[in-house]
Amino acid sequence: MNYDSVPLRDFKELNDWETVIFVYQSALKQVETKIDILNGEFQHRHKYNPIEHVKSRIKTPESIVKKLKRHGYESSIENMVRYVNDIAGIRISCSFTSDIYLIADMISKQNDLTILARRDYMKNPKKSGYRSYHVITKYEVQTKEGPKEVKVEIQIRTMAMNFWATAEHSLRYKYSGNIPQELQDRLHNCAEAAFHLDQEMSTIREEITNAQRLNEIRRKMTSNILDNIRKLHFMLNLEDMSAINKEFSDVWNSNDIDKLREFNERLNVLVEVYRI
Ligand code: 0O2
Repeated sequence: MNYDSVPLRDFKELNDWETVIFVYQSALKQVETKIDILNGEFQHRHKYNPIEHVKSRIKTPESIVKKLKRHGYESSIENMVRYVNDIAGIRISCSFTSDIYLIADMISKQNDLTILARRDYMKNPKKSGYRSYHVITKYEVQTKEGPKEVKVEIQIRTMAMNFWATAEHSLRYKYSGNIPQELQDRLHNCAEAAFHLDQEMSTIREEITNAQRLNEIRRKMTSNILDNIRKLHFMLNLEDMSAINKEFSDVWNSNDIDKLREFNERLNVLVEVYRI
């Protein structure tokens, strides 16, 4: 649980709770922005979004105290900074199991994020049935008092795993950690069902991602065509415009991406010719 590479001395002069939490909040915002940019860059390069959803939170004081107690430590700012790895936590949900490793890899390539530990609860699911991939990172925040290093835990999982973990977490809270055995067994079955869903979805992954790519290409071409039609309104007579609108309608209804591409290119040339 302890990573000595996080220099506790940094926090010696920060001795009130709110100031310490402020540093964690700043780290959380910066790392979340970093993840958002990574996702945007991936989308730009590969026309595919590995990340479906990102959620971040600061652990509540109650939960920090409980965790310290669970691990046998007294409640103090020193102990919380040293021993609690997930005061700042980011949860990333994605569509496919393979995206998890892709995202973890992108994160580990960031040179201002140091990886302190990885926990692969997909290869080694917990007894409860919990599956996820955790990366505990160290991030340096610039403050008025100088740089402060804090830990940020990033949990990466599929939407099916997340659905299960959220439900199980609520039940754990409801039963104060003592979920009745019968319910535990059913939850375990649900975890297996979520695992099989992820496996099945992975087998049709290519089909799904191709469809997503095609939709994106279609969306961009349509937007470009509409833009060109708007420009041509000022350049062509009513009769020609009406023919173009009719052709667009036919091409669009044909659902044929090649026809749409050919029409788009033709309009690009037409606009260029009239512009000159
Ligand atoms: P909460 O309320 O979600 O914050 P570590 O901090 O890594 O040194 P720990 O707790 O032994 O200490 O690590 P572990 O087991 O990797 O758990 C870290 C977090 O993973 C947990 O934080 C949960 O968010 C999640 N997690 C782990 N096991 C389970 C599980 O069986 N079910 C669910 N739903 N989530 C799990 P907290 O502080 O326990 O909880």
